[in-house]
Amino acid sequence: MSDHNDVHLEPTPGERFSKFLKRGDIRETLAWAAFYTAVFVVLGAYFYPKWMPTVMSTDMKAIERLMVVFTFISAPVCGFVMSIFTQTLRHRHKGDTPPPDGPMIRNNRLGVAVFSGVASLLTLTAVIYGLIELNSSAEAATKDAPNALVVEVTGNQWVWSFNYPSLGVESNMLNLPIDRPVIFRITSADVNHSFWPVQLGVKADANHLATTLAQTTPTKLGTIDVKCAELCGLYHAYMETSGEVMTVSDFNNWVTAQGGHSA
Ligand SMILES: [Cu+2]
Repeated sequence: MSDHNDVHLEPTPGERFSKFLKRGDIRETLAWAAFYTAVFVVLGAYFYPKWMPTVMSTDMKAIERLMVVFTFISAPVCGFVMSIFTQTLRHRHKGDTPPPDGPMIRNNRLGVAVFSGVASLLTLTAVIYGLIELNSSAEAATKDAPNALVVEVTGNQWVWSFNYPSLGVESNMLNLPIDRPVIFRITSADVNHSFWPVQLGVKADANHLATTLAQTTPTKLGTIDVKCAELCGLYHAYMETSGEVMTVSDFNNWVTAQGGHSA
């Protein structure tokens, strides 16, 4: 005689998943993951902007926002990896005997689906957000700004020089007036360099026989560090200069002192 009520039913994926979540070691792992995620979110929101170079232009502001958003997006992934790492250390086998078989994590389809789904969604968000930012900064680089100051930037093993055609000034210092859009026309006299005025959030190719355009608006007074971001030979690491974002009257005084004429 057979009784249908006795037939052993395979648990559904949902049942297996909720049983999986009730396991003490899994709960512990999730708690660690939540803890690390919170730590990374706080780092991203509060400390990261403090550690970045000073924000001195519209572009640098966008870059800072991008870094913070990317930190948020990667926080859960990094938190989960750190959690597994912590649990592995905490529950490591001690002694000379071979370790006993632990409970299995594999073969949990719903668990794998949730993890892959969440990770894919986070990655996609980062890709889409990054592409939107990239596109808007590329558009801004070629936008017409009626009042813009044009600065011709030339990389030359291993110095930077700046020509202000509308002012009749040439300099090795990158001085700029505040709150006025600046268009960089960037080229190289020899090999490939990369023009990087750090606090302005601009990094653009300086290639021989080509002109790269970049545009930004300085929004804060202070020192600009100018570096080369493309390995360009023996003294690449020393190919740096500086400059200043100045008030309009200070800038005009500097232009006059350089023998230029005010625009
Ligand atoms: Cu270089």
